[in-house]
Amino acid sequence: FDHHVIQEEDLIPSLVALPDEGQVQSKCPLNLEHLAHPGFKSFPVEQGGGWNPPDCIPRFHSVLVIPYRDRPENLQQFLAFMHPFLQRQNLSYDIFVIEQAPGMAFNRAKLFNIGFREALKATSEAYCFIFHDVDLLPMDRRNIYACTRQPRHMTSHLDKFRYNLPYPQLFGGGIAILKDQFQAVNGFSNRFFGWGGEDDDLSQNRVLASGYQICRFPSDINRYQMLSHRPAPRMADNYRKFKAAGGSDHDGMILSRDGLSDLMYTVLARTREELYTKILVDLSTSM
Ligand code: BGN
Repeated sequence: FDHHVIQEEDLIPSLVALPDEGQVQSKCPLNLEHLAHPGFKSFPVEQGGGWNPPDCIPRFHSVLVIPYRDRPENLQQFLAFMHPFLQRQNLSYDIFVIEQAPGMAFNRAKLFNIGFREALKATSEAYCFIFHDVDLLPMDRRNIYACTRQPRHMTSHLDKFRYNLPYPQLFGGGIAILKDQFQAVNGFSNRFFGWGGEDDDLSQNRVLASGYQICRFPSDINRYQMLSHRPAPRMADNYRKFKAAGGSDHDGMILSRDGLSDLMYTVLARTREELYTKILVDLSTSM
């Protein structure tokens, strides 16, 4: 992993920008001084949670996809924090919260796949996806929420793990990946109900196996605070199930090619909330 790490001076050039359409209006500034500007004030967002810089051409557009169930305080905190954070970076962005209706174990990965599909239906300009948990807040303004040329693991240094990376292949929490790359790996597997494993499957069995590399920004930039919440019940813990079946740590556990290609779900509601677009989904349809 180490030699794929991007140096700080390469931070902004390493990002994949929107195509330059030769506009006369000037491109939005994005540099380290701009990010540190103390006088920044946030802007109101459009109903549905989208935003565009009002007086310059954005260099980047990002779609944030947040899988969700049953954590209203975290969602509130996340949105209150993230809108000003993203605006300061002069990104154009959309926020989709994909809520799983009650009845089955949480399926984080499948909710990401659904967010991908639904965002592409809603916004033609989506080319960069940020798949992100609702309980993680970036602590460094240089942590630009746009895509790099290679898929990026964003949330590597959490306060919960005392800012240490628990294992080098970790790909959980929040990632940035280009639309074409996510499509090429067939998205996440839809088969991970319950806690854990879906991120390891994405990195090992899909992203790396397809010949992509995984990058990270320098570790001080990737610091995150984890919001507190009642721990989810760990009964349906995939790691325990996997160990019980004789597997060893972090091996490729389920080699399946399922994903975007056989994604099935039912949308129960689409609502443009004040700070985000909510898509409530039922996952009981098979896969
Ligand atoms: C790992 C989990 C990841 C999780 C990290 C960090 C599994 C493997 C199941 C076979 N992997 O142990 O999903 O992101 O911990 O918490 O559970």
